[in-house]
Amino acid sequence: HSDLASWKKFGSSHYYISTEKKVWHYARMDCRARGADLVIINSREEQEFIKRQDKNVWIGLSDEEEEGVWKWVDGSPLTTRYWSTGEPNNADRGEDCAVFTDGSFTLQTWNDLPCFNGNFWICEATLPSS
Ligand code: 2F8
Ligand code: CA
Repeated sequence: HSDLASWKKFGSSHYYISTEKKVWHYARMDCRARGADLVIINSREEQEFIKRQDKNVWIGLSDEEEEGVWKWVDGSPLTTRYWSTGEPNNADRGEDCAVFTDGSFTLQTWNDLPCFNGNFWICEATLPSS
């Protein structure tokens, strides 16, 4: 399978880093079709791992359901918070999906963006525990 080259293992998950751009919901659908979902970041180590990918990517975080209430795609609330300074700001009152922005010196890299923006994305597949 040619896509296999794009999966990376880290901790107890596999991560698919896209090579094309999609709006947030289509990115999520792509992940689900791969037996995964958009990445959920719940540790500093995972945040650092994604930062090492050096790419602006959609993550599995949105406040579409209720403005200002950020939830991961599995329905869980935020535990770790790596928002960039001043974010989330719901700019133009229309930013409900979170993107991981590459290039900042700090670990605070998340920004909210309009969900209909096109971006790369990262899927996470949790390995079954044995
Ligand atoms: O200054 C941060 C701000 O930058 C942009 O708005 C001007 C981003 N929006 C887009 O790129 C569409 C905001 O999300 C961001 O908060
Ligand atoms: Ca923003």
